[in-house]
Amino acid sequence: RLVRKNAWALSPNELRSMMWAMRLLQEDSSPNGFQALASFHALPPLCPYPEAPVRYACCVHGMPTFPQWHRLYLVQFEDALRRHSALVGIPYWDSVEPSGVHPFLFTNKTYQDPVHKFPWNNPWESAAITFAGKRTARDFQNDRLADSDGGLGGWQWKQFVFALEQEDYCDFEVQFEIAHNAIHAWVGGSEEYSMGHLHYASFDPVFLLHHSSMDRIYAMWQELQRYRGLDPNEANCALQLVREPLKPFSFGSPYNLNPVTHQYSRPEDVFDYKARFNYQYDTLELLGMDVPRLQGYINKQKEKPRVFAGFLLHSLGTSAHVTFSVCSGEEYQECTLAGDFNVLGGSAEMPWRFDRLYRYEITDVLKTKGLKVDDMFQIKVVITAQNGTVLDSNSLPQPTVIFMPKIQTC
Ligand code: CUO
Repeated sequence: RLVRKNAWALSPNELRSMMWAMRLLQEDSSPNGFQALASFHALPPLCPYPEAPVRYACCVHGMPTFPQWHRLYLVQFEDALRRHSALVGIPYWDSVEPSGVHPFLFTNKTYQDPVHKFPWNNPWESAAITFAGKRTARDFQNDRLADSDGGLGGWQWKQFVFALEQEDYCDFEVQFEIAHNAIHAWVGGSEEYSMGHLHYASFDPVFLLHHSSMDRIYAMWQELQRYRGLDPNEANCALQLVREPLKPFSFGSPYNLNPVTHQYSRPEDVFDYKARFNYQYDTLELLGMDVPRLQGYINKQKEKPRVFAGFLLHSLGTSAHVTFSVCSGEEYQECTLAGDFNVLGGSAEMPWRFDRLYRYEITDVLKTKGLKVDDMFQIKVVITAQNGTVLDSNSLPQPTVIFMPKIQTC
């Protein structure tokens, strides 16, 4: 079985093979080459949805089949890299691990191949966006990625652990997807041709390392479900959707030349990744916690009463940063910043609307303000598009407040 390793853990030989494979893939202008595969995700748009002639970006966001679409997509790229002699699976960038330094694989400008006299440009550091006549750019939000709270206090840890806590597949999916959006925003920042924009994200090779990491968290959730005695391959909340083949994997030639992703383009065929796609991760641990320890940690969280702000999210036609404050006092003028999250989007995205709330914990903010859940307070939202335009805060429904009583776990 092919192993997907932490990007820090590649041997020199494995690293060299990834460098060559990505370089050759970018030089490959066939329907299996980098530009063609990058366009599967967004632009130029391939998907007639709901019907021609309007074409949308094929990537599935804001829907329960987001994890399966992106799992297939990684397999598509992984197989293409292997055809160009990659020795390992797509490494993952474990962004949850707080670190001021990002893996050499995708940040170094150059790569010195041991058998070459001169270094060459690192093909994982940027790539052409041929249809737009541009190159990818980055604007790392290093303070967010390094997460000054660090470790168990960090934004990503809290978000992903709450996603992993969910036992209903669709609850997991909403939390997981919105948490994943943040890393797009923190890599792309204000750059348009970047990870932060739906149309161009997949052209930056770091997309693959990020999504390998996200697929690993999905795999971790599946392991947790198994550990809880639940079916890791079940999505009862989306029975209809998991039977519908995902585009463009279902298209066949000339778009999809990969017989495996073509054969298994139905989301329900994608759950069992080891059997279908023959890869695995080196470890399924988050901040060093394996599945039983993660469940222990999750149980501790459940034993506290918690309060959440709930957001009913839908497409905005752009990427956006949402911040929100808890406001109390006279005319609700005493506001305290309570949290933030990101939406990933673009004008070519398929319209989407979650059927359930994205929840963000505000227990500590209420405590700091001396508020109880049934006291009078408001949640005020500011929505800023990726290009800096402040959108009408009514672009999203007014958040609701959710109280979750403590649950006795054993
Ligand atoms: Cu489609 Cu990360 O989700 O890009």
